[in-house]
This record gives sequence, structure tokens and C-alpha cells, in this order.
Amino acid sequence: MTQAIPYAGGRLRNFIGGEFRDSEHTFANISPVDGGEINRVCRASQADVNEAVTAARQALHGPWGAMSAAERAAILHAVADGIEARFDEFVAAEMADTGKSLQQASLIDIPRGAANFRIFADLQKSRATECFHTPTDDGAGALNYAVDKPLGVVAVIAPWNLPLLLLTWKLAPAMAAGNAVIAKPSEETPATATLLAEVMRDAGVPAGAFNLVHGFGPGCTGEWLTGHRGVDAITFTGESKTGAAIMRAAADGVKPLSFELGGKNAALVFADCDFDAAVEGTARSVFTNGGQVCLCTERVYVERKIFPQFVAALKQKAQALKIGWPEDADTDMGPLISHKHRDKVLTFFAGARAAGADVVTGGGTPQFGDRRDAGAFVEPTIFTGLPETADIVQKEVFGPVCHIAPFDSEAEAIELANNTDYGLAATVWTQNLQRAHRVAASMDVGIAWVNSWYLRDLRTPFGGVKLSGIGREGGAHSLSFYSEPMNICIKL
Ligand code: NAD
Ligand code: 6OD
Repeated sequence: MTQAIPYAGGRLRNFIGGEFRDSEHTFANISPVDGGEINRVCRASQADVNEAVTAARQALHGPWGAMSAAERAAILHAVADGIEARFDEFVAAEMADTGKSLQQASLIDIPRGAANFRIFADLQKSRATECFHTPTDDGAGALNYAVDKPLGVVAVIAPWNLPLLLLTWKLAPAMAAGNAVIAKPSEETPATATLLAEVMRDAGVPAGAFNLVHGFGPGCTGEWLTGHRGVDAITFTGESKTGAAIMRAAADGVKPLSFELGGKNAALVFADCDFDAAVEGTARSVFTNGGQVCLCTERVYVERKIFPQFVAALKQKAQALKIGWPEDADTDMGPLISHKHRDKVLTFFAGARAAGADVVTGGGTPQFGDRRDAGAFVEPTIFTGLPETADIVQKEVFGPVCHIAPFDSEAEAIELANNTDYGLAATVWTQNLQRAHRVAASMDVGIAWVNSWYLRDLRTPFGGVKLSGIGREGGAHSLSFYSEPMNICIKL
């Protein structure tokens, strides 16, 4: 890949009211590959956040607010086209910020960033509304019909693991439904959001309809935004405990909240599975993006009669993964997002060892003998032998790791899988059709995959139960969150 890293050595600015703005304070955007500074990020001040809210409000009363769904859709298609026209820049920026592999950035992150705009633009254009004919005593009746209105100014707060994909997963439906948005990307991954602001401007998005503010969460940009009285709704993806903090900040304003939070996802592998497919699929679900996908499997339960073979086969897969430079076409896994996150993951590994885990493979940090040794890499890791109460079996690690435990019956497998405070996703590996339906339906999660993982149809409900979130995104579910139905009753 020969594409230069966008903004290398430069500054990433906020985008407010249709203009890029510098700011007094900046912070370093650090490469997780070698610990070097990629560029500096303008940290939005509280005044910048206030201005972004004002600009968004004005956009609702300007050309953006006056547009039809079809006109907005045409602009959002132009945004998708704009991302694709600058595809290599987006890929390079995402790889630089996250260290994720070229394969992952170019096959998943950036194409999905563009696809999100197309699908929600089109769905909004063909959206139906409710209508009821109501009988009345005089026999003439009444007609009730709903009109969907945008919520207003929507704050969009995104995490670092799939930066463009998850930001646009919210921006696209919010904008398709006619809202004005203020995007706050993670402080770890500011670059693709900044490129997106350029694309929005060039695609003709009216001033103020899309705003971008950079910065941290607590006591900074994120908190100023979520506590702002001028923000009408908040949509957030990130850690469960951050969700709780945002809920508190939003409480006084009684704002609609959409939360996609953490997970501690289980895979159930039955002896009647297609063994090779289950091993391959589980390797993908554990190690994709270094385990930094909210849907990744961290707990694997395997029917006892195939337990030793399965552990051996998954170990082989883990050891065959190539950890390396993001830009190498054959790299499977890059570093974790940051040294801070690596410390957290390594603390979990140490805790697992102290609790008596068997280390099947990994557990440490790879050595390269070059500048990557200053990066945030960890080895793909598999543990066995821990009780269900162990920290690493209960808490979300968000790294390339799983614990594998045996089970003896379907009922036990279901109980183990559901024995968690989280409820995002589960994966079931079996060739028995009845069991597939039965077990998938009994998972206490928002999304269950059978004989697959992360197979996405963007129209389907996406979200979690328990600590994993509130509400559903995807297709009509997203559009429904981002709009307020108003009923009009006409006496005939
Ligand atoms: P995080 O909660 O630390 O940060 C997410 C975003 O929230 C960032 O932009 C951050 O600056 C902001 N933020 C932090 N504290 C805030 C506060 N008090 N007020 C307002 N904003 C605040 O999460 P992360 O570390 O970036 O992402 C990893 C987590 O996200 C994992 O727990 C993962 O499971 C979860 N996640 C969930 C999904 C899902 O769809 N369910 C998807 C991706 C990631
Ligand atoms: O694919 C998606 O739409 C989605 N929301 C993925 C979330 C992944 C979590 O890290």
C-alpha cells in the first residue's frame, strides 16, 4: 500500500457550522504500532461544543430542515460516493489510528462506512407510516395517521474499535431521518471522522447538519455534549460503565438514549458440529481485529467428547495467525488500540494465571526486534481450566483471548452461556436443525448466530440486553429511534 497517511504530522480540526476550526488545545494521536505521534488533534473547548449545538439547531431551521427525504437521500448517496472516491485515504487513516490490518480496514471498516449511508438513505425514502380508521358514534369516523419528525439535534458518540463503521452506523440513519448531528469520535481514532467531515462538506451537506468535535469523555467534549440542554437525543456505542455515566448526565434533560455497550459473548460448540467450520469460525470470532469487536467470542463452551481435539485445533489456528505491520497484505492481527488498553488486557492475563489457568497458547507480548516493540501488541491467547467465577470468564477483556470450558449437556451449555451480566451476542455450532433453533432462541442476547459469526444484514435488529445496551439499531429500528412519531387525528 503506497497511500500516505492523511494528516501525518499535521492537525485534525473540529468541523462546526460547515467550517473547519482550529483550537487552542491539542493532544497527540499516538500510533499503536510503534508508539510514535501520527498527528495532533484539536480538542474542542466547551465553547466549541456550544457552537456546534447552535449550528446544528440552525441547520434544522435552514436548508437541511426544509429538505425532503429524497433530497437528503441524494446527499447521503453523494457522501457514500465521496468515501469510496477517497477509499485509500480512509483505509490508510483507519490503519494508522488503530493498527488494524489492511485486510480488515479495506474489506470491512471502510466499505461498511459507505454502505451505511446508502442503506439508510434508501430505507428512509420508502418508509411507511401508521394509519388507522377509527369508528365514531356519528358513523363518519376519523382518520388517524402518524407523521415522523426528526428528534432534532443528536449527539453521536463512538468508540475506537471500528471507528468509521460505528460512527456512520449512527450518523447515516440520524441524518436520513432529518436530524442535525454532532459527532464525537473516540480520542484514539480521530482521523476517519475528520476525513468524513471533508466528504460531507464536498457532498453538499448544508452547514450545521453535520458537526464534528474532537476530545475526551469525562470532564471534556463527551461530557459537555451529553449534558448539554440543547442536545435532544444521544446515541452511544462504548463501554457499559460509560453508558451508565452518560445516562446520569442525560437524566435531567430526559433525553432519548440509544446504547450499544459491551459484551462477554459465548460460543457453544456441540459434538455434532461441522468441526472444521466451527474451529475456523471460532478462531475468527475470537481473534478478528485483535478481539476488539463487541461481538467477539471470549467464552467458548465445547461438548466434552470433542473438547481436547477442539482446544488443540483452536490452538493451531491461534499460533498460525500472523501478527505484524498493518499494511502487509498477509497480516492477520495488528496491535491493540493503545498501551493503556494493552496493560488492561495483560492484567487480565496475569489474573487468569494467578487463578490457576492453563495457558494453551500466548499470554504474553510478541517481540519483533524493530520499532514495533514500542507498539501495543499482545499474543493471541487461549486459557482453559478456570472456574466460571474467574474475572477473565466474567468480565469483558476486549482483546485476542478466550477461555474454553467443557460441557456435558445442552441444558448445561445454555446455562453457562447465559450466566453473565452481558447479553450482546452468541454463536452456536451444530448440524442438528432442531437444536440450532432451540439453543439460539434460548440465548439471553440480542443477536445469535448459528454456524457463522458476524454475518450482517443491515436491516436486522442489532443490540443487546442486560449490560449490553438499550434499544435496537439496524434498518427500521434505527430510523424509528431517530424520529418521533406524531399522531394527527382528523374527524371525518
Ligand atoms: P468508551 O466507553 O471508553 O468510549 C466510547 C466513547 O465515549 C469515546 O468517544 C469516549 O471519548 C466517550 N466517552 C467516554 N466517557 C464519556 C463520558 N463520561 N461522557 C461522554 N462520552 C464519554 O469505549 P471504548 O473503549 O472506546 O470502546 C470499547 C467498548 O465499546 C467495549 O466495551 C466494547 O464492547 C464497546 N462496544 C460496543 C459495541 C456494540 O455495538 N454493542 C460496539 C463497539 C464497541
Ligand atoms: O456491524 C454492525 O453494524 C455493528 N454495529 C457492529 C458492532 C461491532 C462492535 O464492535
